[in-house]
Amino acid sequence: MVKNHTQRKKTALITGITGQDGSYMAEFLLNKGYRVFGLERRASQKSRENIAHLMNKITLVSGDLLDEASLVHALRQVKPDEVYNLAAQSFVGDSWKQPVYTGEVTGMGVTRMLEAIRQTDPKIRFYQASSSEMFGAVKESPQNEKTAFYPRSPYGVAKGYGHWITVNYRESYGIFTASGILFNHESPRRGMEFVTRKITHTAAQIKLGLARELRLGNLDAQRDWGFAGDYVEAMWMMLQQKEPGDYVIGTGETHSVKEFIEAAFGHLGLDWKKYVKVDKQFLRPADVRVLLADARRAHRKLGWKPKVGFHQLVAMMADADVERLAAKK
Ligand code: NDP
Ligand code: GDR
Repeated sequence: MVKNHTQRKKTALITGITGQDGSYMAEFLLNKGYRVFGLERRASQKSRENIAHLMNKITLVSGDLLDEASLVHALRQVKPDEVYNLAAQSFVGDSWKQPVYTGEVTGMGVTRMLEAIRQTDPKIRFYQASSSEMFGAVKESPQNEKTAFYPRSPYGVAKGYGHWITVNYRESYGIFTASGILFNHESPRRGMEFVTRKITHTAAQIKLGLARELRLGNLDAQRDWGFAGDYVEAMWMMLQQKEPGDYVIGTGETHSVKEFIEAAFGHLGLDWKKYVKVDKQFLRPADVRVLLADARRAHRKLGWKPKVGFHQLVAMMADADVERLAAKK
């Protein structure tokens, strides 16, 4: 069990707890003996599928990154030692359709949380979910903590703001803030709109006779894909250091969307060429061509390394989708 200087259990507040990373983070912290609280925004329909199995172990508090008063209220109620800011409008594709909203939630939302921390308890340690999308049209390859940013989407621009305001509150007020520059990470809990899950879910549907084709955009884009369960450990490690800092987290391997398709369909015994069609509606106004992490600083300073490899990840996601769909049949 984790103790702090007062010998009590540590308390964490996770924003974005209903999302992919939030649910893995909650599991991870519960295993470490934390009291876990999650910020949940108001919605007529709750999206609790990812945390359904944790509902009797965590406490949800109401709040929204758009509403600073709600964040102050949540911090006063929870009194956390650590805040993991995982909430965001996280879908790059939609950020062109909702650029101002994305800026408000994904960018300004970080300032709202940092201000709330500064006003309520500046001793709270803060983790910001930054993104490899900030590297965008990459200035060098692979990308490390010193690589210049060149974001290619309103989402990437908003994350750049979130990253720098996190650095700024550290330097301005001495708050312990860490920015994790995470490359793409996936899992069976990944949202359906992201390319990996769209591929494994549709491949599983095709396998079970529930779909006939898969329509995608840019098949040549390359990403450094890891497993979300591995990456939440890195987030936690960043907040346990003596000194705050920023870290790149990724596998150091890059694969194209086409390779992901081949692996997923191949795993299910399907020939992808019979089913996959390129559809212009999924092409982006500006895309990020290739991302590749240089996570040596995290290896050295945190002792972090990913455990799940590319093919294991693809198989895990495809198998989970087949299992879920078969159970509903
Ligand atoms: P998800 O899209 O799965 O989860 C996003 C979460 O944010 C959901 O819980 C959502 O709640 C919540 N949320 C959205 N808007 C608000 C708001 N206004 N106020 C409060 N909560 C809100 O994202 P991931 O789990 O994949 O990613 C976690 C974080 O890491 C995000 O910030 C993302 O941008 C970032 N990131 C992700 C990477 C990845 O590959 N997964 C890589 C790098 C960074 P609801 O359920 O109500 O919609
Ligand atoms: P990304 O993930 O934009 O990298 O952001 P996404 O899975 O959406 O796209 C990856 C690449 O696949 C191409 N692509 C498609 N993408 C989607 N969603 N749908 C399609 O049909 C499709 N066809 C091709 C895209 O053009 C792109 O090149 C994710 C999010 O989790 C962010 O929140 C996070 O910050 C980054 O990863 C790192």
